[in-house]
Amino acid sequence: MTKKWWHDKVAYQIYPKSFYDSNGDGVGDIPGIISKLDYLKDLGVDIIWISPMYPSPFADQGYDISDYYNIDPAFGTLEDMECLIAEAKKRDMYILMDLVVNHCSDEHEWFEKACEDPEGKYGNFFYIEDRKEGERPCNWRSYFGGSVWEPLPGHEDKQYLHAFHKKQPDLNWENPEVREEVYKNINWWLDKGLGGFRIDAIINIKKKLPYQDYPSDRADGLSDMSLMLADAKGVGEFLGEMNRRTFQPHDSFAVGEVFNEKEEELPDFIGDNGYFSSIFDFATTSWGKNDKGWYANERITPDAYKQCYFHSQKKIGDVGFYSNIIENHDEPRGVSYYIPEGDLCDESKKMLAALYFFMRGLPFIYQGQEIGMENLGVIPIEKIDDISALDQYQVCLDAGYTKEEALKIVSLYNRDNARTPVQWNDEKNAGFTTGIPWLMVNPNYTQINVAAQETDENSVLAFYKKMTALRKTPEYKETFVYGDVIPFEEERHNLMAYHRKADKDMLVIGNFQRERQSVTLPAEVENILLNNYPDMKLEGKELILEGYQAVVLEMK
Ligand code: TEU
Repeated sequence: MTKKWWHDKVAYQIYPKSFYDSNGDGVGDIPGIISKLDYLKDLGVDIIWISPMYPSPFADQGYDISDYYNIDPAFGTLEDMECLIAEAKKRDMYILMDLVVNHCSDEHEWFEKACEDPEGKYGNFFYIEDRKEGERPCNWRSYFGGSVWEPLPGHEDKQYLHAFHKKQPDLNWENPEVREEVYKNINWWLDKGLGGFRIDAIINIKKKLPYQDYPSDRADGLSDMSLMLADAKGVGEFLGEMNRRTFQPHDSFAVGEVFNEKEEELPDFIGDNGYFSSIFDFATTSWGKNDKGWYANERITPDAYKQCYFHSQKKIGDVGFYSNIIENHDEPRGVSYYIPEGDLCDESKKMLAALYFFMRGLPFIYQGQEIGMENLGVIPIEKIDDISALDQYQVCLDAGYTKEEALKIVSLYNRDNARTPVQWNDEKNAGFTTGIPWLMVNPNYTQINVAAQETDENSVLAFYKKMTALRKTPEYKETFVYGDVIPFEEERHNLMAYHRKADKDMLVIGNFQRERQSVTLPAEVENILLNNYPDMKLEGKELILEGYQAVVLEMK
């Protein structure tokens, strides 16, 4: 594997609406991000991925872009963005934007022109088909509910395809003109000094054509998109071309949002000359959800969690690097989801952090994760903003759940959980804004906030800083970045442990339960590199771990 500039980096995701508001309009903005760059540097962050900030009607929180060459006024101006890139550079940090090119907004001029003249140039930028009442080209279900087909505005005899919301028409990647427009835009941003992109929903760009139905899994008669995607061949041609025309010549970092990747595809995706630098490992977040959706409502156990990671690591070997996460803007807060109910505390939060952070790959920290921000919990359905949660609420009701049960399920996965404003301090609105926040602040901000944790050497935040510093320690770096992952005591219930082995042998161990547990270590301990408890009980090779204790040990 060829070494790349980004291999040893720590990444951080900003959800800009909720990060920091500098002008009191209730929405986070670019000057707000700039004012927190030193905070992020101090945390040990090198790469910052920012969710979309382009002009948008915000039907899907900016994942519906109406102009790829500008910044939405809610976030600032293009000059602000250039200033952010420059300020980051001064601190040896890299900015990634979100590349959302499976679809654009129905308010993008391409779609508006397609509606004016579906037979013209821009009609071919989208998937537009003739429409007879009651007929549709195929039975695919949109990710946000209902058919992917929608009547074309102004043309009752035509329909267009949208994999996500109807305000997110899919771009026709089969059309070379569309691809050229995308590459031109990517290069325009990269030439401004951007470090790269996180690439949204990219596997959806290849459709199975001609259209065909797939078996339905629900009463609506529609089929899950995953069936079509598994059947659609040739996405690699588009991805390879995109890479050669954009990321590769700029030596930029590109991380793909790819689901259900197969082992044999990994070299093409993230090998030395892969389409992407890295892809996210979604094994834990997807667990149990793939076929049944949110309403399956099965919570992952610590043992299953561990198996997901080990399975991913075996699959990837040393082909490339996964990007590792415990949460993002589409998922519940990791601590609220992976730690069994009732066991949420600083120790368990730190344990969860250590276990994923030292796994081979690029660690991504999602805003607020570093202080242990939690889910909102159950809130009234009227207060939910997330379109996906509102759709899934209906799916739960259709599946026979009562309103109360449906709300409980939706509250666990509601994408608003991770989208509430960052809790900076214990003042009004958690110090996020002097105005009215666009989305409610989690009421626990008086206990959980950055200011309080910055002065507490035992805080979750302090632990994250120790983790980033440890990963970057010159003598350990090679092992933490490139070392093999070798599971230890893999079959042991509620214990997740693995070696990272290169020139040194590190052992990362987490006791994933509230009860004590003892393990016999495979060798003597040279150094205790990290511990979420003040002490470690070790007698010879017998290690007694307290509830949720996590340690990183250098072995002899
Ligand atoms: O998500 C893509 C995706 O595949 C979704 O299934 C996502 O997991 C789902 O919305 C969760 O309910 C990306 C973005 O991350 C998401 O925020 C956007 O809504 C979506 O693309 C459309 O752009």
